[in-house]
Amino acid sequence: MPMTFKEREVQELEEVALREIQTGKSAEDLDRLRVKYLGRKGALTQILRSLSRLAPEDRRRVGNEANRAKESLESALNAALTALKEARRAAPPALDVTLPGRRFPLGRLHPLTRINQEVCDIFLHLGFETVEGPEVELDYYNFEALNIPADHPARDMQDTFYFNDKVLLRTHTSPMQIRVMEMRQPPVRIIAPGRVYRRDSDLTHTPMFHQVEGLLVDKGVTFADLKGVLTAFVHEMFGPEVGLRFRPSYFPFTEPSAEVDIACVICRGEGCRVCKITGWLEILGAGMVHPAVFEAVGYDPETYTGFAFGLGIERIAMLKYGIDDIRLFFDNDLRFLRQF
Ligand code: 2U9
Repeated sequence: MPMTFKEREVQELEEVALREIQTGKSAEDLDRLRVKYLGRKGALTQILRSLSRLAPEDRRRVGNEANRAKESLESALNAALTALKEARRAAPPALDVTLPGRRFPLGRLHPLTRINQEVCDIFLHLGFETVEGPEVELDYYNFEALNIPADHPARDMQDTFYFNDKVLLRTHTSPMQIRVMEMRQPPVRIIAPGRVYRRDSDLTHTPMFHQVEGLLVDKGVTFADLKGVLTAFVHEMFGPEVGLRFRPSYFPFTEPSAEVDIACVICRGEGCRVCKITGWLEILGAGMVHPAVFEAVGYDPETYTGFAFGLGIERIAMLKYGIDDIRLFFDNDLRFLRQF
């Protein structure tokens, strides 16, 4: 009996499916083909479902043919899957040693951390010891013992963060030097790095910033020692060629007092925007420790003399890197931080 149209349709479907199974390259390919032909809405499944609509004499013949095709596709799929697994076991994927390596994301030090370390290292090599202490301080250590009078503007609520009339956020790291002098007898040779707080906020001031302050006390210490140590520091920090000058100034805790300027690192003294045409940049405050400070800690000002200095880390970093907005240090913008 000649083949019906429906029987031929089943055979053609089987031929196409077998060819596709042979070209399948992965388990996913074979899975997709199983769904395409044998799945719930698969092509062969549709034919088997439609048998009831055929004339009874065709139904058996087409049914037999479709079931045979179904078994043939199932065994072809299983054979192809086994062959794939065998092939993979025999030849595992090659390791391509020519591929570029993966880059590990590297962190780096914050510019303020770097400058702080650089400053501390220089003084460490000059024989100074680092001391650290509380940021929440007593008015006594922050002002009183440092000869800062009750009516001094720094003591105003406008300038200092107070918790109450005795407790505040330190406005400089000097309280640490008082604490050390209370505990030890001279010679004292220390630096105090750390965070300090002032009610101030603009292009060059933030309410929190970083200082390094130094103190050296012994018998026979003079202003020449102060000049020698700070000159050595400036030459280490900014280069041996850079010019500097000591300009008379005033601080309640030092007498005499001076401010240290360096020749502008941007224009080398010619005059520019950064140095405001003066050719000089102020980088340090310093002076001989006031006798009243020694009295407060129980040192005899007739026996001992000493010098002290202070610098702002943000200011040094801004000058060194030519940055004109202090807030860039605190924005955590990686495009800025990656440059250092
Ligand atoms: C003791 C005695 C004296 C520390 C000093 C300065 C001068 C100074 C400023 C620099 C920039 C503060 O961060 S800044 O705004 N500091 O000018 N600091 S002398 O004098 C002391 C410290 C402790 C017991």
